[in-house]
Amino acid sequence: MTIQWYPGHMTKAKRMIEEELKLVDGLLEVVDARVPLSSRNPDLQGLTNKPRLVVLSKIDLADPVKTKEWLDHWQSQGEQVVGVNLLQGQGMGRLRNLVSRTFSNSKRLPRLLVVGIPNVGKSSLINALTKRRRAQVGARPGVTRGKQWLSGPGMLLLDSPGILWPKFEDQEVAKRLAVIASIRDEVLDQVNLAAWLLEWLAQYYPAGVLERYGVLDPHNPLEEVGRQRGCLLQGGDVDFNQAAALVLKDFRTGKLGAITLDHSPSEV
Ligand SMILES: Nc1nc2c(ncn2[C@@H]2O[C@H](COP(=O)(O)OP(=O)(O)O)[C@@H](O)[C@H]2O)c(=O)[nH]1
Ligand SMILES: [Mg+2]
Repeated sequence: MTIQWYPGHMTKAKRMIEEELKLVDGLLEVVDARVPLSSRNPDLQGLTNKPRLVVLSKIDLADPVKTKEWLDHWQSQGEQVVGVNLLQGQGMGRLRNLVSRTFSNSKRLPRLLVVGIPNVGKSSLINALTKRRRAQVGARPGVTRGKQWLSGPGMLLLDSPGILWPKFEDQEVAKRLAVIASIRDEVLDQVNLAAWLLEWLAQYYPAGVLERYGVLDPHNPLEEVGRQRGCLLQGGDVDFNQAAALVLKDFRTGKLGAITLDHSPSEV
């Protein structure tokens, strides 16, 4: 399973972010807590030296032990970082405080661009920060090209989040990003991906799989999940595509437990 990338997309995304960076005072970089390392793009650092706050999203779906390790690790490196659950609003107060501390010398409300790779929660973050304010205050015209600013608590946000290109020369990273749906499902083989995930989980997080699917044959766990869940073709053979979709959905919705796919900071 080799995942291809298209450099044209990368160049275009980079140019767009560079344009948007000119309009803002700082960045909110959204990173998925299940892949704290793989969902960051190291190239971002080179694009600007404006303040950058890292928002570690989806902490409800990630392994809390590893989430703490990553938060501590980044903090010890002088990064500004806060973990959030955007569905429940957890961590949002701390994020607001971090923004107000970081920009305490700013004469105007800080204008922030939300950036991150696909599906990490950029839109959810913007919605959470601007809800109930949009109607009240209304969008303000931006600096150029009719960009709109949305009013958040003590900050303004650009209405369009900056889509970062995922960085996945490393095939392990690519698989992790595909599992969390940051790389579109059409780009790689779902059956191989789900089989890889079941194998990986058997090694690192066996409890959730055991609880959901019972004991699986280590030689062909995907086939067994398919049989068990009635993912069958007409002749009675297992429909591997359907079984793979089911496993990936279970993972993505947290049914296999709170799991972090990247290793601990001490292990990478
Ligand atoms: N469980 C959980 N789901 C989240 C969280 N934040 C976002 N999501 C979900 O993740 C998916 C992608 O979010 P979205 O904001 O569209 O990501 P974007 O592509 O970066 O804009 C949506 O289904 C959200 O409901 C979170 O903190 N916890
Ligand atoms: Mg979005």
